[in-house]
Amino acid sequence: MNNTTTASDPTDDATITERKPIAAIATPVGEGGIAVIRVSGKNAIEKVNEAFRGADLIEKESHTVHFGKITDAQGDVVDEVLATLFHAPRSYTGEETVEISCHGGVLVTQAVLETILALGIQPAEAGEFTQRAFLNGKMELSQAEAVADLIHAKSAKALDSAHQQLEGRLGEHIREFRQQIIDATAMVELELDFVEEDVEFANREQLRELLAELEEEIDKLLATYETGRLVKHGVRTVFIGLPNAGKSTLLNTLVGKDRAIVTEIAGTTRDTIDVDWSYEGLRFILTDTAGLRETEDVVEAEGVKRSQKAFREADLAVYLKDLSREPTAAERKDIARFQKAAGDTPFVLIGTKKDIALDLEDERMDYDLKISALEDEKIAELKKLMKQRALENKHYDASSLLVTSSRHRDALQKARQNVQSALQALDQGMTGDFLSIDLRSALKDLGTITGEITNEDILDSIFSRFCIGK
Ligand SMILES: Nc1nc2c(ncn2[C@@H]2O[C@H](COP(=O)(O)OP(=O)(O)OP(=O)(O)O)[C@@H](O)[C@H]2O)c(=O)[nH]1
Ligand SMILES: [Mg+2]
Repeated sequence: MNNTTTASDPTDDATITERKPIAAIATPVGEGGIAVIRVSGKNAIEKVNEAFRGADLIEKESHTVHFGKITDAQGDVVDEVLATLFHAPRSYTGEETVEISCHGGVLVTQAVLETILALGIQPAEAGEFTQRAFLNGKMELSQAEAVADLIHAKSAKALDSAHQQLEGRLGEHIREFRQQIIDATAMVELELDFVEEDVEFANREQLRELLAELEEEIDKLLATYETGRLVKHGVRTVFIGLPNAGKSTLLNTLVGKDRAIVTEIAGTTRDTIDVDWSYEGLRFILTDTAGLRETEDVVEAEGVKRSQKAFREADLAVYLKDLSREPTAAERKDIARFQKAAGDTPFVLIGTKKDIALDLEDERMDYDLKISALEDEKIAELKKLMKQRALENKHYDASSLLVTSSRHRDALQKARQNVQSALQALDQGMTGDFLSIDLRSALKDLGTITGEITNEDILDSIFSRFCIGK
């Protein structure tokens, strides 16, 4: 267990370790009003002060801002800046930190960074500031991961969910679970100490109740993962149907842009096109596809293959049927086939071109909605329907906590398995030492979520998702 790092209690400031100072540009590359260079680590203020002409930064208090000039080794001015000081432990990383706000040009920002690095400060790796914040107990691991989610969030709901995690709500749940297991383990292990006397400290019925309750709670949290995944990554929505059904037109109407080529020629779309679209805070990735038909054309045939692949990977399938043409027997069969193939994936059947629809009542076609993209008819209803169907049977309530990370899901699944196996051991009347092994494993699984138990590999893979400077 050499590579096991134990993080401290997030509220405990006494365990700050100041590592070698690192620096990076914390703002995006490009031209802007200002850019910020963050410097964090042991003696960061003293180091920056060497290149700072203005107030003596060493003398200044924490959380104060000072105007001055960054000068290079020759004493030439590189830029006029503002330096914001944070003394340990009252900073993002918990370490002594200086944030240098300079002018926002690409070259000038780079020049200021180079000057700082020339003082013997190391360039920061991706996510290294947040990693230090975690290692210093400023946040738990699930909160650190939420910082990355926050930065990458592409819809209001994803942002919400990242905020909740950042507030530590997932961590709170996990700590409650762990406490329950710790209590159970303590009961069981106390019994082990007195094995000769043959006493049962752990009331087995009570223990069973506790574990069953725990299993249920873990299940509830696990059930939110599907929704969490949709919220975080978006609902992959595929438009399928015969050539000329109006798939590309609908996509353009929804996103309000001419993203896909539309012509009256059947077989216009050759390749799948993905477009990001957000509705009421929920992100959708809309996929326009090549119309489905048997074709000799090699390019079109490849397109049809891709349409089918997009269908298989979708979270929501929207089949479009042109109402201005009578459905053929083959088409009816096709629709039924797709509906069946969709399985658990929500499937909607939409009639298109309602404005020029044939006047025919066809009982056999069970449309969810009839629309006209050209006349903007029932488009608002379609949007609502898409959201509703995408989230049906999903635990979705704006305020509820969602598990969005596959790493967290895996850990929860493992913990559930161990709790189940403890329950089995109980049923089989196994002795406390067997129970204790399962309970301790479950404890360890849960600990990897908050970072109470972790190892270098997990940390590296988590923090490599961050940008440099965060
Ligand atoms: N009247 C009317 N015409 C429409 C409507 N939607 C699409 N069209 C027309 O139908 C034709 C085909 O539309 P597309 O959006 O290219 O159809 P598609 O399903 O993408 O076709 P492929 O790419 O060939 O598979 C175009 O001439 C559109 O202008 C509608 O709501 N009403
Ligand atoms: Mg098209």
